[in-house]
Amino acid sequence: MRFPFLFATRGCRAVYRLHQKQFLSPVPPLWKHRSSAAVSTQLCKDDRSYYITTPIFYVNASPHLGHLYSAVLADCLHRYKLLQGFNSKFATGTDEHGLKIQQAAEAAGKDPLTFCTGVSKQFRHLFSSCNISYTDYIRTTEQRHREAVEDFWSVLWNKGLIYKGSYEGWYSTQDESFLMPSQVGDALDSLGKEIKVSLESGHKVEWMKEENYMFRLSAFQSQLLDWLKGNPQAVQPERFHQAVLKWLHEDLPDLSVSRQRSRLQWGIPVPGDDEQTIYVWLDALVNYLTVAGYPDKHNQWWHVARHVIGKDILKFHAIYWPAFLLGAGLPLPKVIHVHSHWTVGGKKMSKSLGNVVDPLERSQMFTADGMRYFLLRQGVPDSDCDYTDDKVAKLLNAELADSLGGLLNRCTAPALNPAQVYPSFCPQSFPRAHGGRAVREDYHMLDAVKKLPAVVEKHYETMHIYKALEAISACVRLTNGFVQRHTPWKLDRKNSEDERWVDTIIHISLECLRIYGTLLQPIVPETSNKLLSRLGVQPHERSWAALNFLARYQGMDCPFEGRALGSDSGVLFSRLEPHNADKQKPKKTKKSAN
Ligand code: ME8
Repeated sequence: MRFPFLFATRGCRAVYRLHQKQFLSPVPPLWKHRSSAAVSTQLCKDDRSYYITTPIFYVNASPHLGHLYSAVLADCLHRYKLLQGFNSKFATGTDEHGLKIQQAAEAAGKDPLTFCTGVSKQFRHLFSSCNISYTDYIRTTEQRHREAVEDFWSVLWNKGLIYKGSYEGWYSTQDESFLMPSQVGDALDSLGKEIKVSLESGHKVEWMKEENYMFRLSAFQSQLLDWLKGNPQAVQPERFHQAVLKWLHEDLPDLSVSRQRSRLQWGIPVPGDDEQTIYVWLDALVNYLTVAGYPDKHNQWWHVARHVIGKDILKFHAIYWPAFLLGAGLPLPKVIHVHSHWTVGGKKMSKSLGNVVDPLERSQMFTADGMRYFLLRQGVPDSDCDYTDDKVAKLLNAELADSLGGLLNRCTAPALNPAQVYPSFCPQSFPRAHGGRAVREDYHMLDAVKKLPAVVEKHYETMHIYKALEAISACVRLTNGFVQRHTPWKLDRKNSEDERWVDTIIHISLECLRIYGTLLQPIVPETSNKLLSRLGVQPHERSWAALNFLARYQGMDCPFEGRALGSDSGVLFSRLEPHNADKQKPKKTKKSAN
C-alpha cells in the first residue's frame, strides 16, 4: 500500500513526493523522549565531566582558516574547563564518507581511503602546529565508528523510525544536503550555463529521484519545539536559537537517510541491505557518540556533550541530530555553540576567488599563539568577520607585544627590579582605606582586576571569547596606566619609603600579570606559559582555584611574595615589523575552501 505525502512550502507546492512502503511500528510516545532529556538535565547538575566537540571536517580539500577557528574555539573551552578542575574530553576529526569525497578521490586519481588518509593527516598536522589539545581524533572510516553507526541505525530501525520509501527532490553534493524548492534558485555556471543552486551556500544542486530509506523526521517536530522552548540555552547565541525555532515552524518533511549503492559506494552499507549506503550526515553526526564510547560506554560523557559548529551546519545539528537522538532514546546535547564565518575581502572564501586563507601558513607567519589570539579576539559568534593579514599584525603588535609584553618587560627589567624577585607589598603605601600613595584610579584598577576572573568565566561559558579578551585587554591597559602614572623608574630606591612604594607597584603589577597569564592560558598557551614561568609561578599554581588576586591587600599571605623570578627567556611576543605585515597579503592558493 502506498501513502503519498505532499509538502507545500512558502508558495512552492507539492515537490517532495514520498511513497511510504513499510510502516514497522508506531512512533514511540512523546513522554519517553521528554523524560530522557529531563533526566539528562538532572544528572548534569553536579557533574565535573565536560565533553566538547568540533565538527568533523570534510577531507575533499585542505584545511582552511574556518576549520582552524572552530578548533581553536573548542580547544579554548576544553583548556578552560581543565583549569577549572573538570575532567574534559575534546574531540575533533575528519568526515570521510559521502559522494563529495568519493568524487574528490576520483578527481585526484586515488583510492578513497588513501586520499582520505592524506588529507586527514593535514588536519592533524595543522591542529598539532596550533596546539589544539584534542583528546580524541576521530575518522569516520575507523572500525569503531562503523560499529557505532550500524548500532545506531539498528536502534532507529527497530523502533520503526526508518522505513523504505522513495525520495524525489533537490540535492547538493557540495553540502551533502537535501533542499526544499524554496531553498533553490537560478544561477549561471563558469561557462554561462543556467544551473540551479542552493540559495544558502551557492552550491550547485541536482534533481534526484531514487529509492532509499527515510527517517520519520516529521514525527519529531513538536518535541524539538518543546526542547528548544524549554531550554533557551540549548542553541547559542540567541539569534541561532531563533533561526531554529523559525525552521521548526515550517514544514519538516521526513529525511532521506540512505543513497543507492550504485551511486554512492564510499560509505557504510545499510545494515541488512547492501544495495544502500547510509547518508553521510547520519554517519557523520554519530561520530560524537562514537567518541563518547557508544554503544556500551557512553553514559559518562554523553549527557554533558557540547558541540561547537559553524552557522552553515546548524540545521543538521539543531534539527536532524536531536531528532535522531530523541528517536534513539538518548539525551540531547547540552549546548550547541554556533559561530559565524570568516570572510576575506568581504567575500566568502572560495577556490574560484583565490582568497582561501591557509591557516598553517599564517600560523607560521604570526605564530600559533598569534593566530589563536587573533581568531578569538576578533571572531564574533553572532556575525561574520573579515580577515586581513594587516589586522592580525596590528592587533598582535598592540595587544600581545606592546601592551602585555611591555608590561611584563617593565616590571621584570633589572633596572626596575634589580633583585629579580616578586617584591613585597606594603599595606601602608596602598592601604585598603585611602591615605597611602595610591590614588582613586588605582583602586578602580584593583577592583576591575579582582572582578576579571568572574567576567572572563561568564564569557568563556557562553563562548563569547572575544568579550573575555576585550575585558582582559582593558585591564592590561589599566595596569599599564597604573605603572605609567606612578613612574616607579623615577623613584629613589635609596629612600626606604620610596623603595617600599616601588616594590608595591611592582608587586601589584606582577599580581595583575599573574591573573592575565592564568586567564589567557586557554587562548595563548605558549605565551602564557612563558609569562607565568618568568613570574616564577609553578605549574600547579596556574589553575582557576589559584587565581586569588592580591592576597596581601586582603590581609592574607601571598605565596609569591619574596620569591625569585623565573629566568628571562626573551621578549614575551615579538613585534611584527610593518614590512613583514605588508608581505602578508592574501596569496592565491591551490587549496580549496569548499
Ligand atoms: O560541514 N568561517 O564539514 P566542513 C568559520 N563534515 N568557520 C568555518 C568557515 C568559515 N568561513 N568555513 C567552514 C562539514 N567553517 C561536515 C561536518 S559534523 C558532524 C560534519 C567551519 O569541512 C565551521 O565549523 O564543510 C563549519 O561548520 C565547518 O567548518 C564545516 O566544515
